[in-house]
Amino acid sequence: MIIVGERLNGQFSDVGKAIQTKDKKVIQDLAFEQLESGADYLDVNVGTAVAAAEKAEAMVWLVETIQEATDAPLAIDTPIDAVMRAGLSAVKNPPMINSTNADPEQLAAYIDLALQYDADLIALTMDKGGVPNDVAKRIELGANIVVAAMEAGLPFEKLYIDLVAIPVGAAQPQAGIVLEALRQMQGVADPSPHFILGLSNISQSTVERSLLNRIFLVMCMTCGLDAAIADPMDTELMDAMITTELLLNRQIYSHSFLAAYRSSK
Ligand code: THG
Repeated sequence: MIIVGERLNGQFSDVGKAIQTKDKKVIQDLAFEQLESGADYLDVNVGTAVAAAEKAEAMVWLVETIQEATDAPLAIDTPIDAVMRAGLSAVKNPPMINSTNADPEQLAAYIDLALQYDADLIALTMDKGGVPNDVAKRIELGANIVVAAMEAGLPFEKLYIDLVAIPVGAAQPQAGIVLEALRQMQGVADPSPHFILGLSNISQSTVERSLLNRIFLVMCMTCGLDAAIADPMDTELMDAMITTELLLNRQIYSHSFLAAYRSSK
């Protein structure tokens, strides 16, 4: 599993405050803690911590602050073109671009950016009409994404399709729809693109968040999910992820499989 640590997001009050007060230590500590816990990439999202006009500058500050502490690859997370370009201009190592939707114009522009920066690209199966309510429309948009990547020459290994998780408390049938879409997307291309989700979306505005996140992660992994934007500091979540990798025969069994996985990182 590829884990993109979700915590460097201005949506979280500690990070939002750190962005406003330019407190580097809060940001750098969260970067280290997530990497220590098994994150492969660090998601970087300014959220709503600053006004729209200051988001590009805040993104550059965040990227530079993280890179003073670590060379780990970043996932630049913003729907705003200018903020994305500002973030990309500051990155040292090939990043993830998080994300484009499946509208042909935005998709083409972001595939070009990915090629230009040697970046991985996350593409969401949503368009101007929003997030589809059914499996068929998600698959249709997923197929459009695959075709656009192929035509532009973006290798499938660099493509992450996001079938879009929705809070279970807001739209309960959507969890099962995401699972079915994941199943049906398997084998869409060879080599396969990656499949990623913003895992914590599923539990927004619920109690028992960690429980919901980890059960949904296991369900999604059995349907072909191989990447997640998630909280690596949630030890029970990571234990569930590692155990699922083992049972899916993606890790060699040993009595100390949790420790073995962690030390292999
Ligand atoms: N797909 C892709 N990128 C994404 C998402 C996605 N990026 C953003 C988001 N979704 C994934 N990251 C988060 C980060 C935080 C939360 C959920 C998903 C979250 N935040 C708390 C909340 O809303 O309750 C903030 C409050 C707090 O705890 O301080 O849950 O789907 N490609």
